[in-house]
Amino acid sequence: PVRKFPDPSAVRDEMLQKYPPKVAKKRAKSIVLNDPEEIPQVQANTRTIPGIITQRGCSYAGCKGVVLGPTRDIVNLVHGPIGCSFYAWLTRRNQTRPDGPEGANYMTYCFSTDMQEEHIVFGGEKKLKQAIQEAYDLFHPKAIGIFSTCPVGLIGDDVHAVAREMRETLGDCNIFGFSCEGYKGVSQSAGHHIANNQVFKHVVGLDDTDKGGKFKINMLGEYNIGGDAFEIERLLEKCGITLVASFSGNSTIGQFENSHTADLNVIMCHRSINYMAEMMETKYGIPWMKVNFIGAEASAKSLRRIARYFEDDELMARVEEVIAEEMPVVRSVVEDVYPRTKGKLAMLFVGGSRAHHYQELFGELGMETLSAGYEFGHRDDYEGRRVIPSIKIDADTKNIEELKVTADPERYRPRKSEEDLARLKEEGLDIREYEGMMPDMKKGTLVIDDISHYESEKLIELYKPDIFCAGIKEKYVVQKMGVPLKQLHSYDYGGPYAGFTGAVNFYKDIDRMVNSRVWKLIQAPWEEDGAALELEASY
Ligand code: CFN
Ligand code: HCA
Repeated sequence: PVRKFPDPSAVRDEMLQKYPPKVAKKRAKSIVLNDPEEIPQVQANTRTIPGIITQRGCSYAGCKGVVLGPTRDIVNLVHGPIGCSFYAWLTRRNQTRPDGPEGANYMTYCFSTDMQEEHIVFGGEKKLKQAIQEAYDLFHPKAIGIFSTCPVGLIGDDVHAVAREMRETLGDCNIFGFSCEGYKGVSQSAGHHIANNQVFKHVVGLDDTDKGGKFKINMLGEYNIGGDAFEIERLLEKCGITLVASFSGNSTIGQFENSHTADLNVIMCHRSINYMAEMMETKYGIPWMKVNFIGAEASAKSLRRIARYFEDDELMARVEEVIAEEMPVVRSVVEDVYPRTKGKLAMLFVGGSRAHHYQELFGELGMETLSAGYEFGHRDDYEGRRVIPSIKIDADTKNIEELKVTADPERYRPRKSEEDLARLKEEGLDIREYEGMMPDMKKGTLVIDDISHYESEKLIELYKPDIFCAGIKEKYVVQKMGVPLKQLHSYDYGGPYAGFTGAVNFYKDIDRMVNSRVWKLIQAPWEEDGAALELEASY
């Protein structure tokens, strides 16, 4: 039977109707009916209206947790009360190779200055110095990053001055601070920016050693959630592409220091790391392009794009061989699963890139995305435009330390000239081809930025999707309504979902979730006559 959908504009009206007029007016700008031909403007990256509960986190989460979190051998020291440290400790499923050759791994440790009231009153810099000394004495790390929590900014501790002083005192340890107080900016997004700036300023470019490799790339915006980076690394290696550095899944400080020796930056999650890519292009002449390893077709396309960029026949042939080797298993699983997943409905509300990327995988299963949105994406992520970031001060994020980056004539070696890039574009490879959520979604789908819990509940009530994708805070609320929730942040306990192997894992997990009869046993508050009873009768 063909399912009837409610009229999206009526759904939008109903969602807005509950709000006081001023709030409704503001929210209306963030809830838009998509049209891929004529992309409507969507309000994004603005302050969440006080009183509304949304999914967002803070700047500290974006800096400490997201960008620096997956680094193995940097001691990531939180300057703040213990709660901020504990709640940020190992909650993201960024994986490491436990027995890898990369040396020290501090990821499982929780480093904190454990600020007390006396530090709030009299200042915490002394305590911070002691903590750095203690971490140094215990571990002798190559680097220590200091992350400021809200009180640090409020009391005015100067983490950068402390970092400088301790760097000089200790001599052989790179120490740098991040002014990523939770209140900076409107979401995690500001924290990404701060992280990018400081890593670029204090780490990138310190090691000029040419470590060899014919096709050298950095993978930007891949954080190895559920082992995704391992799968991508496997594919790159199979193709003969050398990965110089990964920002920052399973990464080391040594990789970051050497990353400017790569020929090309490929970006998975543009939202969190575009600043780094732009700065590396300006200073070192390394071009960047977007790739997407979420989805089998997308993975194949991305490998081809990389090979095409290098204009090497052997590499292009090897990539085709790899794709041909990887695809059969993907096809056989799709063939099995497709009849059970085709036509099912998905909704995705996640972060700043996955709500878009994962639509590929659902598409491969014949599933439709009815509604989607980011927590903290910017308009360019929605609309599919390139915006040269930073280097001006954003109205919402005034406090962010801005970095002026200029081309370095000593080291500047444009990896490809503008003419070569223009020629490649003519030949079909536009490395600036820029994707966004809205051009890829159907007309009439609802795009909702920074969705509130109320709006999520309304969507579920009115559309009854077969699967809802979000995070841990939403998971059990949604499942109590009888709708399975797939966490696209942590993959629940699954993954990897990237690349070809990942696609297969995803197809199987989604098949199990959308076809499990257990959901019918749960009655949402608005369901009067029991779906539960129907199921019982079918036993
Ligand atoms: S791994 Fe990334 S892919 S970095 Fe970003 S925007 Fe978060 S932690 Mo959660 S899962 Fe999510 Fe993205 Fe980029 Fe992760 S969609 S919200 S800040 N994100
Ligand atoms: C963060 C991290 C997070 C949270 C996930 C969730 C992650 O935003 O601070 O809400 O389930 O991926 O771990 O996005």
